[in-house]
Amino acid sequence: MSRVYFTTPIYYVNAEPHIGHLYTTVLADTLKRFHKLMGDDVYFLTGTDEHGEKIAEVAARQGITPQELVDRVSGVFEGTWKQIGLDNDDFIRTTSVRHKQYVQEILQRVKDSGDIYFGEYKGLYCVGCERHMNLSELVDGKCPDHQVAPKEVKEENYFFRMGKYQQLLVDHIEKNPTWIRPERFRNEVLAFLKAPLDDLCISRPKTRLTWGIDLPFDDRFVTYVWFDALLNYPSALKRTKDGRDLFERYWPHCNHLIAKDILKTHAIYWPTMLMAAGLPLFKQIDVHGYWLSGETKMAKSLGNVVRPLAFDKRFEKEGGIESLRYFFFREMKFGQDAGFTYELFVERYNSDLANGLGNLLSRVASIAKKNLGGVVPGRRHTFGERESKVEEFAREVVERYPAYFEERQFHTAIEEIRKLLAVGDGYINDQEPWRLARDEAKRTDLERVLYTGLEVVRLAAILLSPIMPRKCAEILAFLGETRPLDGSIPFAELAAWGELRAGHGLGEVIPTFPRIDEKRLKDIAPANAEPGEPGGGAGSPTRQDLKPPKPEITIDDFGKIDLRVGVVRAAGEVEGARKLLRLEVDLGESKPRQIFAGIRAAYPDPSVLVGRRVVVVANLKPRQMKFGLSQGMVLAGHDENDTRLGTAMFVDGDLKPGDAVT
Ligand code: ME8
Repeated sequence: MSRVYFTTPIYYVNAEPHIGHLYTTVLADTLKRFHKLMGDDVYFLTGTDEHGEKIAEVAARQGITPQELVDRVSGVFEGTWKQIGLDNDDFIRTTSVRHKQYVQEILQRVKDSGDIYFGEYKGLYCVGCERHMNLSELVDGKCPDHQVAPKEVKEENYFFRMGKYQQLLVDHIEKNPTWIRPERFRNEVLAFLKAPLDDLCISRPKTRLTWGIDLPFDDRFVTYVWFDALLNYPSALKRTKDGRDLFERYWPHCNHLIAKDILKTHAIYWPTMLMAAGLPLFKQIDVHGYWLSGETKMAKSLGNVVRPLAFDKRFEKEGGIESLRYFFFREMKFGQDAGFTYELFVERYNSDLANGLGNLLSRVASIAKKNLGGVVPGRRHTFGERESKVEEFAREVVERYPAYFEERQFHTAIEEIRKLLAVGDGYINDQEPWRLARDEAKRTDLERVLYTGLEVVRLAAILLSPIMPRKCAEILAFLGETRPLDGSIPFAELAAWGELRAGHGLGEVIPTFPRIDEKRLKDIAPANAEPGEPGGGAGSPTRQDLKPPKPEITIDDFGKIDLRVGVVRAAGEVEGARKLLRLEVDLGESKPRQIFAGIRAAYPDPSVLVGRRVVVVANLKPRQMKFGLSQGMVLAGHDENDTRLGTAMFVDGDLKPGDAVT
């Protein structure tokens, strides 16, 4: 039995989870389920990263305290994972006492060993990344991930002697070729380490930022958020479970799962911190690529995200997140970027789940229902050459399957399972059980064929169970396979050919994966699209539903409307108003105007609007509403019934608050 400790990044709580966060968390969940299936001892941690400038800034913009913000959003993350049924063993918050104490303990230890010193920092800082940047990392003067120019900072701070550990780190990477996977990320880190490694600034003066963990040796400073956050991985293990010390048990088996955005912090800052603290290094980092929306990374700061729970609801009948989990592993080659669109999701769902797995199951089960009274037949001894071929193919797939998971070749594992299903399907087509059913003398043949078909489905469901745990459990229960998938029965036994239990009564045959009508995509996706979400916005070229144009006006009529550029300074929900957002919009006047806009449905996370330039009707007579005075109107798009989501218009270019729009 081997042991593994999987971690996801702990997510920033400046905005709510989207399917990028879901992917890494589902990855950990899937790997945990896979290892349990293999009989291994496995532990899975996720959580939230709650300190730092970014969080403090968002809280200030929303007019709430950082604590209020982090409590709310951390709750959304934890609640989302729970609702989806993820099997994490712990959820760490960096504002928890257990974590803070650990961070202070390590800081003191590193300080005592002489690896922390006081000095001055001067350079560039990207708040989005929460790290200092070199000029060479910028593209057109901006951080490539956040599209924002980093700010210049100069201040006295504490530094960690990171540079001291450079050679040790290079040696470790060279000696352990699979420590960072896939290889191209290992090469990237080694290339970065060719240049001298600077020391790391690990504090922030409280005169500028108070939202952080106090340095134990100087309370005029708080800890830099990455020095705090990375320590979550061991801090969460500083407890016992069933009387056993979790740190001792799991730390040496730690396997970090991250996307490439945080490779540098995990592959450089983190191991050098561990070395300085005298702690063993983690065992492995697996790095995945980005989920893209169009050409760009799906990111909360770019406002082009898909929300897990909204997705789950939208495709509830079709398995919701379970089907998305399948799509994740089918579509993303580990380490490379992959695109998410609803069209692609529906295409893969229909071809693989509705037509593939779902169809084979319902086809075979329906014939068994109709002709065998719904009882799983048992005719192993009559297996012929055709069945042996199917059996042999299945055995090979089962044999290769664990290695694909170990190597993170999920898409290949899925490809193999699809092949197995195709072999099963081809076998059924060739054997034509519906024809056999017409001839009483062929009853044994019919039983043999149906048994084989159902056995293929059982095996596919076992192999897919780490990826779609709930749906596969449903399929397996339907087939009478109720043995636990938690390692208590050896995998080799569960996945051996011929383990399908004869005599089980099949329940009612209902489609496990009903087909999604593509027309529904047209109706649903654009209507509920979030800003920038794939499928959103674009209208069809020949619309029949356009309103008739309003009567013509003269340019003088139009000139009466004072349109101005406004910058959204704050955006929040309005209690008791389902459709409204309360915006504070800067028009270059002495103070921002309060405007209530009916665009809430389009912005489930209103903070994405903050900092964006919108068009405001500045001379609209102020309107006293139940919630307060609305001083203008933000232009937004909506359909004739106001049922579609409105999207505020944004202004590009170098315009300032108050500039005219004509
Ligand atoms: O970086 N595609 O938090 P974060 C794939 N708090 N994965 C994505 C993704 C996308 N489009 N968007 C987000 C932080 N992710 C730090 C981590 S760890 C000690 C501190 C996932 O909220 C992916 O796992 O910005 C990525 O690494 C992580 O979310 C970044 O989350």
